[in-house]
Amino acid sequence: MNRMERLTACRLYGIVDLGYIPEDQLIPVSKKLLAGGLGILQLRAKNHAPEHIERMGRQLAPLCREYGCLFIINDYPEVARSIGADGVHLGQEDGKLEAARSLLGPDALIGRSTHSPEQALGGFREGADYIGFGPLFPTGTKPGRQAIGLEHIAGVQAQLPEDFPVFCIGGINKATLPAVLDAGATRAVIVSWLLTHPDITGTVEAVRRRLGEA
Ligand code: TZP
Ligand code: MG
Repeated sequence: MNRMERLTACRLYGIVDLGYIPEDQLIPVSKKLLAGGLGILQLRAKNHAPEHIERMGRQLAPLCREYGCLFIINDYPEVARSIGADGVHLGQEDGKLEAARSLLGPDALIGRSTHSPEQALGGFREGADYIGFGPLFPTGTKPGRQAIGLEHIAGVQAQLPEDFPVFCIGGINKATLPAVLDAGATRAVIVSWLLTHPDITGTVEAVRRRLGEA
């Protein structure tokens, strides 16, 4: 499968966020996520310099490859390029996607965070390969960002091509997942629930099954 096919096949997207795990846990925690069959792993480190993220990314990239998982760098297209990651994820304030596309080329995966139905459509139109849509619920992983609830999920997916990946994000956990699925979500990004769970691998497997992936 090429990158695009692997992206389309992926239902559960995980993030190793250095706000939740200390750096010495990056590799062991990533291994536990990958052992559960995660399709995409993102490295997110909001308080680290790009050079530092690059060093961590160089360790993670071969591990993801070994497990057949796509590897995405948050925020820094240059880092994604220099370590040969599968792509980059950019928020609304992270600049135009065109610049990242010309740096990374047509085969790289470029994701965009979106926080409303209008932004979701905008992300597709500006050439994102997938979007994150949320936060659905208030979440400590993205403090200060208004929660958008569940009401728009089905409509957003309906206004986009059927195979265009919309990853719902923000506050998805054991308690909220049933309502997220009932609202029509088919793909999810989950951060703190997975990173803080005593059985990371088992939870990845269980959520993938709930999303119809495994
Ligand atoms: N963007 C929107 S919500 C969010 C990001 C990065 C954080 C999601 O984390 P969690 O812990 O799964 O709520
Ligand atoms: Mg960003």
